[in-house]
Amino acid sequence: MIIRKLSESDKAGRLIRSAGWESNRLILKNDGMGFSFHLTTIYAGAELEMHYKNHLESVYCISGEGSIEDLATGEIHEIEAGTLYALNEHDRHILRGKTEMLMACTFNPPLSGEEVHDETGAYPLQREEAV
Ligand code: 9YT
Repeated sequence: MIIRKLSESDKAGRLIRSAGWESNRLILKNDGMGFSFHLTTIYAGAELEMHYKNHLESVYCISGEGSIEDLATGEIHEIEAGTLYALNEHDRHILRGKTEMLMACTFNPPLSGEEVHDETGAYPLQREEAV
């Protein structure tokens, strides 16, 4: 059994900070669960264009308000506490934080932990997955 505490995330090297967001990566590839699990804060005013070509992701908003724009259709969906979005088609999107948002995120395949977005808004795959 794995037990992790958010309060120990920073000290344990699980807190990753990047432009517009920070993320506690609580479960990662080397935990052997088949997915990764993150608690991510999107900062107020952040505008993040992303395209997870190599991953499926679902995101549940715990608190805050914002929106997600589907870049394939131009549709904009409001996000508030209790909203989930799942990028089941590797959807290209822009996530906007109107206020600070706390999100619970899962990735399949799991992240290994060091990823930050590349220039295309994706996370690169680990070598053994990139076949
Ligand atoms: C909301 C969202 O896209 N989160 C992605 C996960 C987070 N940025 C991370 O841990 O890399």
